[in-house]
Amino acid sequence: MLKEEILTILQESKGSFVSGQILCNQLGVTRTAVWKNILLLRKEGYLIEAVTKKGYCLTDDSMTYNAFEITKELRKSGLDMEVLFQNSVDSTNLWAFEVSNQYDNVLLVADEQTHGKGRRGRSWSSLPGCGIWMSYLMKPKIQIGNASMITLVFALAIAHAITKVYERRVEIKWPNDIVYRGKKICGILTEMRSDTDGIRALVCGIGINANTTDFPKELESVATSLKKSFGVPVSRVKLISEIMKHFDVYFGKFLKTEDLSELKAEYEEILANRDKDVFLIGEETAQKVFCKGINNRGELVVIDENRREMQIHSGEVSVRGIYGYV
Ligand code: BTX
Repeated sequence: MLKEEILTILQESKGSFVSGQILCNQLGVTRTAVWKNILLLRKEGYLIEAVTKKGYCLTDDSMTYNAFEITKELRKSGLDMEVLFQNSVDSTNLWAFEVSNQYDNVLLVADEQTHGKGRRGRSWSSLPGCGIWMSYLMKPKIQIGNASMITLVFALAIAHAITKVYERRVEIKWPNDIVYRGKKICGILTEMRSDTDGIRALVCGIGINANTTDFPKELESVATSLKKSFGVPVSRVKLISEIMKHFDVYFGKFLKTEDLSELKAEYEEILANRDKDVFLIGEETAQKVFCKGINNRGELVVIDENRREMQIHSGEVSVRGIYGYV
């Protein structure tokens, strides 16, 4: 695509001017075509100066968010992954299922979700310009009953990617939240379509409050963002790449045994609920138990008031701390 070819040349000379004539000669197009594409690039957020007789200069692309930048960053990490991007969608999980006949593996990213989904019919606030709202569609050849563990594999990958980028410890609230000081930074929603032949499509939807500064009132007490927590704006492109790089490694370990035996220790190391009393919240019940950790299948291992050990599957209940969300 001409737009991307122009961008690549400008990025290679970032901070310096490239003459319009050089662009025309190199790409075999007219000045008008170059100018039209410069306007398109500016619309996408690239800061490009245009000065008569000097040409074009890309001054800043650090916060630009689109498929081209994400794909490029993933390639730098050695991941050759197809990426789809939209400025606004209802939900990247719904979008992923819509395209699931066309792709076996694809990462779908949106700048905004108008109907972001949480678990069990809850909603996920996904304002534009500030978060990572993405879904990874895959068709793993694994037993259907093992698929729910992939949520925990992703949680581990995201937590470690954040720690790598910020050098700060974040924790996992079992099974699907990343938290910092008891507030939620990230949620994961894994959904699956299957039939008698096995998994047709598995979609892991990831929502990360990256640069959010203001949350809707009802979320203020439970939610935080990376920027609010660590004071530094996030390059969403770099964080996505770091997450997928970590996921690639952890997913490889998961596939060897189709369980979490190789990842359990790392997961428990950052499990916020570990060695704590928690409430197991069912439809109409709340049972106080002591949380020991997880087992190799990613179930929560707890001890009830009669000292009986129980294994809790992630679909059954929600977990709440005794004194708050975690
Ligand atoms: P969950 O059911 O564990 O959490 C949903 C609850 O979290 C809501 O009821 C609300 O209290 C709170 N909440 C809503 N929005 C936010 C937010 N931005 N930050 C912190 N807390 C919030 C968690 O479900 C799974 C969320 C997955 C979201 C991703 S985004 C990409 C993909 N597409 C999609 O529609 N969902 C997933």
